[in-house]
Amino acid sequence: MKVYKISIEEEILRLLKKESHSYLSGQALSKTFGISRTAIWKHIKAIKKMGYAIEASPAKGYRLNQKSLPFNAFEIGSNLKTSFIGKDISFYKEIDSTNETAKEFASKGAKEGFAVVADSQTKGKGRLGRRWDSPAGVNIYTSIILCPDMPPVCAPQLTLTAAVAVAETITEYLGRPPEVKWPNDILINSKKIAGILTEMNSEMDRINFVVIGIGVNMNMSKKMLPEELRLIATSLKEEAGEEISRIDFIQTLYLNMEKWYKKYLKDGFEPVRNAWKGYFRMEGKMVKVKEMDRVIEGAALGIDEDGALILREKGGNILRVTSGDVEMRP
Ligand code: BT5
Repeated sequence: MKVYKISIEEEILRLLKKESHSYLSGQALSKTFGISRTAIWKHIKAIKKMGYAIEASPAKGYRLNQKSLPFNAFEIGSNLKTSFIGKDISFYKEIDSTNETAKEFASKGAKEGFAVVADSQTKGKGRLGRRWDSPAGVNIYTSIILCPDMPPVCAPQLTLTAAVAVAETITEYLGRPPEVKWPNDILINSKKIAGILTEMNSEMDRINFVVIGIGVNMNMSKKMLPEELRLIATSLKEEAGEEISRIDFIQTLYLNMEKWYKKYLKDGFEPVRNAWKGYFRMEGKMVKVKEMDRVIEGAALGIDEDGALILREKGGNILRVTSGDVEMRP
């Protein structure tokens, strides 16, 4: 398993980025790195292969087109303003599932904040063995390792914490807030734009680690979705009418996730709950909840101080739901 390391290509990229408007000569680069101009040219070729657009002029040298930067670990890590989330990244062009890989890293002792990112997933997972459609080149698929010192029963609150971070990030880019659907969906105009999958490794009374998997439909067009999802899913591009940089978005997402996670550890679930309620629009609406072994119906009242969904059945009976799928009732 490969962990990300800074290479000479990345050092050259840093210099090219600094010289954003002018060319950097092959001679200057060869002097800086103490290698021949031919060696520099080979590294430039490798940089182009990484997906960067570099103009080469025999007289002037090299210039980087900064408008079309590729989605990779180096770009995500550049100017990332977090203190621990995403500071170590393992990036893949294609992977089965970022959650599976993050769990492997965590079992081998990866630190809190370690993130796995993929450009595409072949076995992107939803809850209960469901699939998460993960085409290449357009969306965000990331899994973050967290190691909170708390009992396993609190883990679902981390899903809600992540939901607040995702909703806040979407608001920043879309200019209007999305809706949260308990427990792990983010919707716009009643269509799913993002999903969260929390997986945990624990002892009876302590969490060893939690992996927060986040999938956000960013620049995917409707046509890229399988037929059965077209009516129930959407993307930021579909809603905002323009492409949004995945690099910017994931950096903001990590920053918001870190902010809310820190707040949760310091002040408990209450501030998260309050923020979550701000995105909850199902209050008072009739819903059907499919749990493992029963289906219940009632008016959704909100979430309680533990993060459980509260329903009021027709007869007035109040129910507390800790897991399941929520569907709107007409
Ligand atoms: C989820 O499950 O919503 C959790 C999705 C988590 C995905 C991330 S991507 C990074 C990380 N690595 C992984 O392998 N997973 C996580 P659930 O609530 O079970 O919803 C799954 C359902 O959402 C499916 O049955 C479809 O109906 C729908 N769906 C599948 N792909 C979708 C997509 N790209 N956009 C919107 N809806 C989708």
